[in-house]
Amino acid sequence: MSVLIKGGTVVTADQTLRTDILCVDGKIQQIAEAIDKPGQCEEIDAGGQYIMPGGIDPHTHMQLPFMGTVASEDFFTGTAAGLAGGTTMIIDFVIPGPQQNLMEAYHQWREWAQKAVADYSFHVAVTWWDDSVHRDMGTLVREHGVNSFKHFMAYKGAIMIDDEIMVSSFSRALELGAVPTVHAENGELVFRLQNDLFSRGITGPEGHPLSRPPEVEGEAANRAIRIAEVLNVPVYIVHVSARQALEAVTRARNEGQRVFGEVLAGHLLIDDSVYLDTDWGRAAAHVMSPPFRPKEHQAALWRGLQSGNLQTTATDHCCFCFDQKAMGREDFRKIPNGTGGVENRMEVLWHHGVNTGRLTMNEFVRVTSTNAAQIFNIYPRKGSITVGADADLVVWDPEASKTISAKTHHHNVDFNIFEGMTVKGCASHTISNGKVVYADGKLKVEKGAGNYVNRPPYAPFYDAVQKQSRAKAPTPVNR
Ligand code: DUC
Ligand code: ZN
Ligand code: ZN
Repeated sequence: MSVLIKGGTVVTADQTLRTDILCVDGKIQQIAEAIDKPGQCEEIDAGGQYIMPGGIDPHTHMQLPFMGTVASEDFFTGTAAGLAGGTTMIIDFVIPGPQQNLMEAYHQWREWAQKAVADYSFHVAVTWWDDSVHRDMGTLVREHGVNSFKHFMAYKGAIMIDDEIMVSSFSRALELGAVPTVHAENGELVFRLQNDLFSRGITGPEGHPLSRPPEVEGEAANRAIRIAEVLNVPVYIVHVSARQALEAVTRARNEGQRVFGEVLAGHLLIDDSVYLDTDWGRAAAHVMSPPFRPKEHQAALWRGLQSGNLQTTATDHCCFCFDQKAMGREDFRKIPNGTGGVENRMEVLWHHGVNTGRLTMNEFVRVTSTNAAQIFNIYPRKGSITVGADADLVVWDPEASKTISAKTHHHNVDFNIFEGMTVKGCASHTISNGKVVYADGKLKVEKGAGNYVNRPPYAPFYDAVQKQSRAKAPTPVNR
């Protein structure tokens, strides 16, 4: 099976070039100025359009069992929605319950993901600690292509871990050449603030951002980063939403520490006024953690993305329908946390990033795919347009426009946080593993066509870190 994309302009992280692309058997086979169409080949006329690496969303939660319910978007509908927006790969999360065996959880998630229509991979969360967790982290890295572990500093009484577990897990990740990732919110403070607010009669969604102020995120991000500094392990902070957390990331990077920061499309574009909506359902639909912030944080996050202190963009796609959100009708602490966006990330970032001049097209590619591929060690297979890479591509029409709505989106949820937003520039065609899976507004996906993507550990980086720590050890003095 082959696909020829003709007449377009290729945009990658480092160049913009008028060239054709031939994909054969799932891989990019040829990149040249004028490629003749072989027999039995589907042709896409990309005249006036850009061809970019398919997006990688490094942070999604399909069908996550969470807060007493299960996210409404499963691996089939979620990966299909991603394809409709030009995202060809997701990195989702295996989240074992407290005391649940890591391997058991990992196999459970692998089974759920069998129906994915686009490629996927998994970060695995460390939510508790004993010798079996230490052992299973090794098995996951060496035998199952996992090179990142997630740590929740919030959600007390559920998946939150303390510093002791974080230190054990970060140290183990370093030994294995894996990268620790962190949901940075001080869960003790959140718990205290939630209960204080509730006992003062604040029961609605407006209590949600009040219980998780920016300082709570800043403290946790800084703590995780400083723990990583002492252990000499890289660290990746997911969904940086507050200026204070960005400052912690930036400070550490300026000191030469290997710290990565991710920002969500939603946090760049939506502010905390949504929690004051007089319609309870609409306010509750925005309940996610960390919450949407006052506008000044959005400006800081854009600067973080532009300066390179934030390297990746994601969605934290975790959908709950109105009837699920209603579990917290009388108590904001019980509203399932999560919002969607996997279909819309690329188009809202193009519109508000590239069209406004905040990002160049090449920077857009970096923050939507290439940087994630490099950080999570799947480059150049993903996030590049090179011969031999996976044929995961998006043909992007910069003149097309659409208005985002829950009535027309492909997400399996009855709300869209970008409802009513008109964007200019969107995917006209998406190619996944060499097949045209989205064209002219229509999905042509096949259940189970997505592959699990193994991500090898960072051996060279790990070796370098080891050398550096040996170099740092003080020389004993003879007295
Ligand atoms: N935040 C959410 O809003 N939902 C899922 C998990 C998370 O950290
Ligand atoms: Zn999180
Ligand atoms: Zn998340």
